[in-house]
Amino acid sequence: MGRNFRRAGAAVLAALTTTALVACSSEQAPQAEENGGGGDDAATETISIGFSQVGAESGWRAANTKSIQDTLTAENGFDLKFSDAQQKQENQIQAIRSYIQQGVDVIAFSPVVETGWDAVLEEAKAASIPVILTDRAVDSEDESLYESFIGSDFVLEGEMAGDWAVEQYDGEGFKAVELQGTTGAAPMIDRQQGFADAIAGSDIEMIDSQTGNFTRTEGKQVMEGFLQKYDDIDLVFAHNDDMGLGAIEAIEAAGKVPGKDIKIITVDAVKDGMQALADGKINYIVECNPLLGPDLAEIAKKVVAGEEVQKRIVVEDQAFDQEAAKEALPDRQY
Ligand code: GYE
Repeated sequence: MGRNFRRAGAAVLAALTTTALVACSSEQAPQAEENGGGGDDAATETISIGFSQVGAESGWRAANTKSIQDTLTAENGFDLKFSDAQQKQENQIQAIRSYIQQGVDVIAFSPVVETGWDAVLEEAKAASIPVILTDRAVDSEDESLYESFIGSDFVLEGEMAGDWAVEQYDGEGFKAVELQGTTGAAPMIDRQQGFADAIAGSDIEMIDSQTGNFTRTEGKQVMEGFLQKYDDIDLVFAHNDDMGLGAIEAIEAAGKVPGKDIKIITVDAVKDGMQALADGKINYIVECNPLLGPDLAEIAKKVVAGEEVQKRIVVEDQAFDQEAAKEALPDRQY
């Protein structure tokens, strides 16, 4: 009951805060080619924007990078400077400092972890360069350090995953393990919390939880360790598809059947994940929409034009079971 209320609350909040900016669902997919969401006041002057990406750790990240690069084009009025931080905070800080030095019009980035950004964000503020957060949040007391945060509600994603697990498996005494995303990253912290809240009060027990850093390789390694340590795992909650796909390999190598002997729930809904779901190897996927380019373009244009923007733009996500994945797969673009 309490969970449903929270979810309803989050949905209302999402509706209130997204208005015209609701990120495209997969069916509507990218408006990237159109005009980058620039609207009436399409800038006549090119906007230089420095974007510091987390890395290239997952299918989700690849789709996110493509959305940004396809949208922030010269045709759309942007001069994009793009850098890949290889999942290291120090690389992101260095990239942001170099964008400040170059005097770009806007800085955007997807913070690899939540904490430790205040100093560099203050440097951007002192240089009067607006900052837009995409995908992941920062944990900062001072909200004036950034203009807007565009991204999904990760707590809600974890809750949706946990609610489905409870609906399907409560009463069976399931033992679950968790493959966490990058330690200290917003989606890792929030998905873990959402899932834990949702299964509290059910008889699903979380017996172990370790980071697989959002990658397939590490997801596989961590799952191998779990399988050696426990012979009674019923359920895996992986914070993204890639780690779930790694877990599938480990489970098969251990002679068990993923999706049957050991159920798997993941987050993202990228093509490889959706294929595994349609094939019966994953049981449920909560979507996380990576197509943030159009919203970023729109917000960047507004910020440069001195217009007010929403502090928080919540991207809405859906979820898929095996049947829904079969239907959605042919049109899945990423
Ligand atoms: O779920 C994962 C990626 O920050 C929402 O990062 C993103 C997460 C996504 O590596 O696959």
